[in-house]
Amino acid sequence: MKVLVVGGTGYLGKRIVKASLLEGHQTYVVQRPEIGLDIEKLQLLLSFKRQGAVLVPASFSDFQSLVDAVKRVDVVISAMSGVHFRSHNLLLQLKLVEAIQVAGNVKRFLPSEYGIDPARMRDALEPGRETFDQKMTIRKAIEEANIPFTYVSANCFAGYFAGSLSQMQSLVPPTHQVTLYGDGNVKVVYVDEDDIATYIVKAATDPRTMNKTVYIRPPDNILSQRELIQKWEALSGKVLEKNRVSAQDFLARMKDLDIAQQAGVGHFYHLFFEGCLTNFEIGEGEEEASRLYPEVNYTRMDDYLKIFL
Ligand code: NDP
Ligand code: GFR
Repeated sequence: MKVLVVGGTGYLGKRIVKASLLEGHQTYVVQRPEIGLDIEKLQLLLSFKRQGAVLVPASFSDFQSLVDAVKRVDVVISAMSGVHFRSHNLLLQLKLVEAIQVAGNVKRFLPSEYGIDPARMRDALEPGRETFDQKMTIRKAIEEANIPFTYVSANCFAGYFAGSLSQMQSLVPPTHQVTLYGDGNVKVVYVDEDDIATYIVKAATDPRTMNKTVYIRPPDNILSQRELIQKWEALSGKVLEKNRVSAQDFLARMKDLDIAQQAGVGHFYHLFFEGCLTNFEIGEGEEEASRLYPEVNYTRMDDYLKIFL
């Protein structure tokens, strides 16, 4: 298939480009003029070109360039930024939706989500709820334009959540003590970002996922924080001192933090106290990626954590 990646030099986007090339798709990557002197982005785009990708000049401030870009492909996958809080990058996708509607040829569009399913977060805490509301705004535009879609809920990126044993404000394991959220027994789902990209590309071109939500919930990676810590202790041979924080004390921290960090606290609360990733069954009209694509030998967290030794 002809696949266009928007946001292709981003943290997840570059992995999606790689996965699309590996799957043998004719892969197109948006090259934004705004990247200017960002040499890392330019070099990354040129490396994609060396691997057979086609670079497509397009800018969110030039609507026709977006129409021309999507006219060239069958599938559009967006990996637009969503972590930099209050950046409103996600809403830029409204122009992309309009361009896809005007072009009229796109067979599938994947908006940039790849986290907690925003449709299940109507009662999310402020200010973190903004992330989910923006993603729902994009969904509304897609469905009003009758654009065929697939929504992917990728659960927790291992890079942000597993490396740090789910400690906030860190990406690496603690050396002496670890904070448990409550009793540490709430189940979350940790997924290696390279696997997420593989599942996204497979789902984007699969008739079975047309107009459906695909959850990435590989069985061996459904783990509590305690189970993740146990894996790390077995690997490192060191036992960490465990301190518990109650939901009340955890949320009380918000008052001392800036708005971006408050959003993070809210997200962590929903994940590790409410268990929002695993407190529902995947039902009718919904799919689970590791079931759809058993050929993917997804990375288990025992292996993922070895790099931190
Ligand atoms: P990045 O911050 O890496 O940004 C991705 C791309 O967004 C950039 O490379 C850029 O595209 C594009 N972009 C950023 N700002 C602008 C702008 N002003 N105008 C046009 N394009 C812009 O994104 P991530 O990879 O961190 O996030 C991608 C998705 O994954 C988001 O939806 C996010 O919510 C989700 N996510 C989920 C996590 C989880 O644990 N579940 C963790 C982290 C992210 P270009 O390549 O063209 O420069
Ligand atoms: C797990 O799903 C999501 C994760 C989501 O649906 C939306 C956003 C995210 C964010 C997380 C929380 O905001 O992506 C990565 C992570 C960002 C973050 C990590 C924020 C504050 C932190 O202290 C942090 O520590 C690792």
